[in-house]
Amino acid sequence: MNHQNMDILFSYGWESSSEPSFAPYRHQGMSAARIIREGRGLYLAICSEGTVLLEHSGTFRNLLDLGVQQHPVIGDWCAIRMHAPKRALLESVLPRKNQFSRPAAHEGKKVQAEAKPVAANIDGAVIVQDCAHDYNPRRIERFLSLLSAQQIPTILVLTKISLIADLQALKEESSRRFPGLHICLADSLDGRGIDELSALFHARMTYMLLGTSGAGKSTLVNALGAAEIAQTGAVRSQDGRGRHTTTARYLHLMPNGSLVLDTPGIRTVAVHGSRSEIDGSFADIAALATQCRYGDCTHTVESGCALLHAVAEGTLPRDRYEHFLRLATEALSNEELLRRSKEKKREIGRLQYRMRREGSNP
Ligand SMILES: Nc1nc2c(ncn2[C@@H]2O[C@H](COP(=O)(O)OP(=O)(O)O)[C@@H](O)[C@H]2O)c(=O)[nH]1
Ligand SMILES: [Mg+2]
Repeated sequence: MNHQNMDILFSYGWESSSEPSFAPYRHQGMSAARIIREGRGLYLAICSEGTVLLEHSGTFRNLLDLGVQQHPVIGDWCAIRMHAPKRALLESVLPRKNQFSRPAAHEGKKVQAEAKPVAANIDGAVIVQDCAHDYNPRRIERFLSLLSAQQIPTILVLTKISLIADLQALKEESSRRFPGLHICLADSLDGRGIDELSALFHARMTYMLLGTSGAGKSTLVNALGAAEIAQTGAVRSQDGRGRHTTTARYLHLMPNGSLVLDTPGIRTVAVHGSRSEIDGSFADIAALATQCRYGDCTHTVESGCALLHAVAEGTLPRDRYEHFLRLATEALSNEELLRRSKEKKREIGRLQYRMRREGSNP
């Protein structure tokens, strides 16, 4: 691969540390590529040849069914083999630096949707929330829980501040609620806060936008991508829609060299499976809990419970304590449900693989 072509990969965040895991594929004549668009089962990737449409190779499909390979997600680095102009076969997903999973959804004891990885190789997360119509600290806490276990640095962007009467009150309330979290107050339409936010995004780093539908994520991408905004504006005035709905996931290369991942809204109905994530975002409560008299304290009825004591003393707000307890209980039941559903899925995958093999070798 020549140096000019490597430049494309580097601008999309390729790290030299990924070289060893790719080397075996390079020796077989494959190229490295990053998935930059994903929607309705189609994947677009960027490689040294430019943008290509990906299809699963036969081997890759077998490995998927056997559970040896993971389904590719946006942000993944892959080994691909060109097979026609602008088309390539996906042969392997390279090991991920990290991944973000959509939380599991469940109703009673039935898993409705298993936790599912939606994005990979992320350097930072941006929780986007519409502070004018939908300011919801509980939902922010849930997003923080999801992100803390992955140790993905996170900031909070409260959008649509032009529609807010008392900005000072919001500023005080949000920083009291989330001490230590970088909070950016912005408006994508009048441009306030956009430069401050843009300065937080570094070249070749990948930032994932997270928030419910309508929070203003796509509008924010446009505001940050000053070069693209005129074009988008023109398209909008032509079709008169003035509304942009994201149905796919995109990784955008911004004018400042950073990479911004726009996703459709994520509903955080249930928290992710793990208890450690919750302890991560409630670090103060987790620290307090180490002072409980019993190691397996449930923080509900025990005498000598440090949390109950703090609530009684007024040093721990009761609503925060109750929210912690609710998330922690959800997490415990999720862990067991997920384990069972994963095992079942693995069995089905093995069965599919066997059927295909027997079908081709009767
Ligand atoms: N006033 C104002 N409106 C905004 C802002 N950001 C987004 N909107 C509007 O909110 C709606 C939803 O925005 P969109 O970016 O599609 O949300 P997404 O679903 O999170 O991508 C659109 O009608 C936008 O014009 C903002 O900062 N200020
Ligand atoms: Mg959108």
